[in-house]
Amino acid sequence: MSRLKDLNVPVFWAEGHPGRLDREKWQIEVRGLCEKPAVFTWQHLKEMEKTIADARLTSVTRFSVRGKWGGIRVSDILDAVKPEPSVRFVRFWSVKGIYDTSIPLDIALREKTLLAYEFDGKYLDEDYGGPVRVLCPYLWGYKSAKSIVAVELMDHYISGFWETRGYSDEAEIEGGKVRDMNQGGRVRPIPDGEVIRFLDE
Ligand SMILES: Nc1nc2c(c(=O)[nH]1)N[C@H]1C(S)=C(S)[C@@H](COP(=O)(O)O)O[C@H]1N2
Ligand SMILES: [Mo]
Repeated sequence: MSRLKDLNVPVFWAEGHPGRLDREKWQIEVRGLCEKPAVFTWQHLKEMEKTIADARLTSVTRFSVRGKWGGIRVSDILDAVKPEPSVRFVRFWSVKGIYDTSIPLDIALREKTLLAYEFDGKYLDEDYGGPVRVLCPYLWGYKSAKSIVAVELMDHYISGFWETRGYSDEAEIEGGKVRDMNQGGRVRPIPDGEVIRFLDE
């Protein structure tokens, strides 16, 4: 069992669970406004520098889980493809091509925004967005698209799966009470999802 499962972290697959996904054959296409569009294979991602971010994934449905997320910084991916100066937003696509979401470039470039493949030292399984998902602890969890297959660099914003169904485009985390999954789902206040404190560390 995975640590996330042990902690009873809810599994959200609004578009339907994708079933088994082949980690060794995983590929992420990075396209859009850049000089060197590229396909990153699982092997390539594993060769890149691994960043470990101690961070919370916090859902607008008010659960939150903290752990050590391991993966590649989105900023490292973007360095490799050389974005055009006009890029303002980064869009992520999940496997199946139904779920997508976009975030502003400056948030994508922050140090804890990852293409994550690990949580607390173990590979993510399909329930939690493996082989590779977005982890963007600065915004509500619906920006952290799971099992991603494409990253698109854009000069404009497009509302994604949940944003077109009523969730805010900004997804700014509000302080307040959440179910802290690290404490058995105990309801307690977590200021701004602890994002601000983590940023100051
Ligand atoms: N493809 C996909 N990604 C997704 C979702 C989803 O339904 N499908 N749910 C989002 C929401 S609302 C949250 S809070 C987190 C939840 O992550 P978890 O299912 O690993 O707990 O994933 C986000 N990424
Ligand atoms: Mo969510």
